[in-house]
Amino acid sequence: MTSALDKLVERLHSNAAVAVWSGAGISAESGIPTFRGAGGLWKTYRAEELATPQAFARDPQLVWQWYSHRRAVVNDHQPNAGHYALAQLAEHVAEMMVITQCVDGYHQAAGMSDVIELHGNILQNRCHECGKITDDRDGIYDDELPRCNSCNGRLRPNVVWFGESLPVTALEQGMLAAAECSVFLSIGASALVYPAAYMPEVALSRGAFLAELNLEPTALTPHVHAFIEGPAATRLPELIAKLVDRCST
Ligand code: BJW
Ligand code: ZN
Repeated sequence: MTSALDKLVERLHSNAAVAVWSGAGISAESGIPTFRGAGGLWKTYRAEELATPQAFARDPQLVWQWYSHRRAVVNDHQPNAGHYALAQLAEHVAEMMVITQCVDGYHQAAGMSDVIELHGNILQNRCHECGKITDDRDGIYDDELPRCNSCNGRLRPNVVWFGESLPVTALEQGMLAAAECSVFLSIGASALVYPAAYMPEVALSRGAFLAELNLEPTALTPHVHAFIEGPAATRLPELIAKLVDRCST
């Protein structure tokens, strides 16, 4: 019987247009906690107290302490073999776009250039007043809160909180990539958070081959053509090895 991985490899021919849609699970083996499930951030922290605009208005210091800690965790870890395998995959197909819900920047750090960040980037700040976005990888704000160097407005982490709109361009580009791809690959995403979770639905409705790689089944699994079970940092390098093997025979 053909395995799910083999079915996906068959679809990844040289003229495939691939959309990779990644969630927190892609970075789990780098040491970055996921949000849901065992060990997930929402088991220990309440999203309403930390990841909403209301939380920031109520207690910006608490919110900044949490994001400062998470920024430091991202700085202390690196992309894993799964991120690097995806960067390699881009070289074997006609087009590839990574649409990520992750905020850690690890896809880019692993060498991917076409990356759409749906939920922002934790290593950046955004001005609450003028909207200016600045890189601030090392900014840790446990006591004094940061201010914008253009307008002196309050700075916040450049991430998307519950109840907030996603960056318009990222959302449009993500939807377009989902609508136009021939293969849509979901990796390490629970597929519970919208509007990001519309993307696999769009791809499916436009006739794409839908594959999912996850430790366990998700809300998306009943709709996919191939479910690849297991950890991303192991299964993605396996995928590349099979692709390279096929190309050389
Ligand atoms: C592995 C693995 C390994 C582990 N290998 N796999 C329509 C229907 C219902 C609700 C809504 C809707 N539209 C909007 C909503 C409300 C809300 C929403 O979706 N709520 C649902 C939770 C019910 N959405 C919003 O509020 C969004 N905004 C919006 O809609 O604006 C319009 C609007 C404006 C004004 C008023 C009303 C509406 C914004 C959503 C923002 C999400 N933000 C966060 C935090 C980002 C910043 C930060 O980092 O702090 O984004 S929440 C969190 O969830 C984060 C993630 O990107 C996102 C998705 O999580 P993800 O990545 O899937 O991670 P997990 O942990 O859920 O799953 C990990 C998976 O990996 C699991 O499946 C594991 O099994 C797997 N795994 N290890 C492979 N080694
Ligand atoms: Zn400003």
